[in-house]
Amino acid sequence: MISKTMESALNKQIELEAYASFLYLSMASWCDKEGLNGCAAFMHRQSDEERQHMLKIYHYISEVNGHGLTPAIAQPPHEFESINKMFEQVYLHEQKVTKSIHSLVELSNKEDDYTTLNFLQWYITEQREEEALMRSILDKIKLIGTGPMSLYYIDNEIQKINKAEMTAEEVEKEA
Ligand code: OFO
Repeated sequence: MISKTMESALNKQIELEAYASFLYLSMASWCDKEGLNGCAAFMHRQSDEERQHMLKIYHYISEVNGHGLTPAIAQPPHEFESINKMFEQVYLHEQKVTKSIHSLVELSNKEDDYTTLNFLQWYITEQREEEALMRSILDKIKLIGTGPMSLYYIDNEIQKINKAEMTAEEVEKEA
């Protein structure tokens, strides 16, 4: 059984993960429109991942006898200034999610809720990995620069990263 305070904090996290899923879906659609197919595939996969993060919390809340609430999701932006700016926005959003996970950890400690503390460990690792991934993408974009073929090279690189992420997910599933 979790406290009402913890239940409501976890429901807030559901909202954040749901928004991330919608934001990344909107980014995938924008990338498609711009002809950046590698980036679109990457963002679609990220969007699906965020939905999984959200569902994981629903299941957890049920398991500990609480009630997971389906949130109203704010409309995400549809247009992005550039691919660089778009990934900067992803990185910022991931940092926001990390902060929120850390606040949940703080609350679990305060409430001596070791079950939730244990549940949150997976998210701590996930956020570290996501932030590192987004930083590496931003570094790559910077390295490629803004030359005439830059969008083509960026898209190819993101395509490669996406394939590597898909392989890693498969390996994780089989483990
Ligand atoms: Fe679920 O927010 Fe990052 O990965």
